[in-house]
Amino acid sequence: MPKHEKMHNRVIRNIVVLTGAGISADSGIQTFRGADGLWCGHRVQDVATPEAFRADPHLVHEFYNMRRKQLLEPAIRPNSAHVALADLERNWPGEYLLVTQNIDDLHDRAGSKNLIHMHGELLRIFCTKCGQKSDCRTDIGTQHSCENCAAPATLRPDIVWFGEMPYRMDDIYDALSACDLFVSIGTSGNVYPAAGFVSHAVMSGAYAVELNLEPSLTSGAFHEHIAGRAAETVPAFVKTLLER
Ligand code: BV8
Repeated sequence: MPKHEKMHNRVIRNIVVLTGAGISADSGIQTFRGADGLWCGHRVQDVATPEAFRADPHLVHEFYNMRRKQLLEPAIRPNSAHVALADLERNWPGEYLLVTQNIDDLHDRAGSKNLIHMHGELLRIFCTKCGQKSDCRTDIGTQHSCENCAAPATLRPDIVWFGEMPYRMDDIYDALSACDLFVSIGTSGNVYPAAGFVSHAVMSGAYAVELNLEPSLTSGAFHEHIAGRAAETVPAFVKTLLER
């Protein structure tokens, strides 16, 4: 943990926030490395890969169809942490960027605008033949054809799998290089390149705060750690920021 300086000593203009599965846990969406770390009996790393999709497209489609169905259940709604971040964006006088590893749409529904889904979105698909992207709120499978090029069995979730390049990395690194405050919420620090963002931000001079249920694998890189459930810690943290 870098030397114990405090945030109130810092001038903060530009903020970058990174979120992971932990921010959606209070909305009822299971995290990846929770108690069992399994998704319907599958380890994410085993099904969230291009190789798994090539080997068994039906299994991978079913894996995401199940998660899409769950996300669209009426009980699954943004929680107070998602809402607090949207409030922060609306009321912050400086630059603000929210980068999420999550593929759910809870930040979007809470009102976040300057938002990058670096691992893609569960409610989007694309055609592997013509590249056409579209919204998707129903099951998809190899029986469906592309509405744009009519190719059969070419649709896949618009999700970044392991071994694939996350989206808008240049924009993210530009923002990390210019930020004064880097806030990480609800991520275990297992997955790269997201887990390396804190080091990039701190090396660029930012103050780094981690809000997580427990210390992550990258906790040592942060100036400050606020333990607890995001639904409680994030609204309180946003309140202190907006009172500065
Ligand atoms: C790439 C979409 C290169 C899929 C996801 C060896 C060493 C280092 C790296 C690697 C390596 N081998 C391979 C790699 C690279 C690999 C990687 O990092 N692997 C890991 C597993 C070791 N990374 C990649 O492959 C990435 N791509 O590197 O490309 C490249 C270069 C050139 C050209 C082409 C390619 C792509 C990674 C993206 C994978 N896709 N998601 C899907 O969702 O199905 S990752 C997946 O994990 C999700 O996005 C998830 O968000 C993400 C990270 O997990 P977390 O969000 O942190 O969730 P987790 O459950 O782990 O933690 C939750 C935390 O919340 C916990 O700490 C918990 O305590 C806390 N919590 C729980 N409840 C609460 C809470 N906190 C607050 N409140 C609560 N209520």
